[in-house]
Amino acid sequence: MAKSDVKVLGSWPSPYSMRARIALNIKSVNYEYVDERLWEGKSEFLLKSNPVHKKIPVLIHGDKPICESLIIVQYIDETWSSGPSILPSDPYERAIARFWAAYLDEKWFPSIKSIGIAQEEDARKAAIAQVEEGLVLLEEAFGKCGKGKPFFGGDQIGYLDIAFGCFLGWLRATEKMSGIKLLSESKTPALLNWAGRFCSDATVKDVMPDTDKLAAFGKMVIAKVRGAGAEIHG
Ligand SMILES: N[C@@H](CCC(=O)N[C@@H](CS)C(=O)NCC(=O)O)C(=O)O
Repeated sequence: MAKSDVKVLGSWPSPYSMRARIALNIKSVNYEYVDERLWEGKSEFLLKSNPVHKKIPVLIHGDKPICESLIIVQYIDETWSSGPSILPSDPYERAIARFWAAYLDEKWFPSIKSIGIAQEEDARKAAIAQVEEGLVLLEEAFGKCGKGKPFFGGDQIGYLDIAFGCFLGWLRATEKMSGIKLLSESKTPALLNWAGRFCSDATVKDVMPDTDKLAAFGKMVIAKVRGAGAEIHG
């Protein structure tokens, strides 16, 4: 397939955009990356490609748009099935990976965002506690899913690695902005090592945003959100 037949419509600070890009890298699919500057407004291309949610990422395969990052990862896995598998082959393991991916999107990452947005110290502390509790659960899940191997997916990066790992940039930026340690040798040693392996993997390192750049962007977004009382559009 020619390069222009696969496009990812994303945005550099977006953890969700990374999911599509890592999955394509795992499958060695060439693609064109189109960066949206969401904070300056949405392009016609985005509004046409994702008229329901109007969000990135969107994968464009030929003339077909596919929306929602986890659905995109599954589509890539099924479409380029001759490459390394991303979802576990066992139905129970697949269900568990999907369970944790939903937990990350619905509960855990919103708490990370709350650390930055919280105006009151009590709210900030509560958000930090929620993130830390989640990390302890994920440390346990890593033991069960990875079974002693380097990644949640085993010997190679899989679905849950992508679902969780895409948030590591924002986790590190939050640590930097708030002066706290969320991943630590004492509480989450396995996840700390996993994070290092994930970020230096060949399929990830070129799409993982720089922590300082994210932190600077985060400060700008938080100031805007606090001012407007609105939601973060990362
Ligand atoms: N559930 C979506 C979340 C995507 C998302 O929140 N994208 C943000 C950027 S990180 C976005 O496009 N925001 C624009 C908006 O909310 O209007 C997914 O997994 O793809």
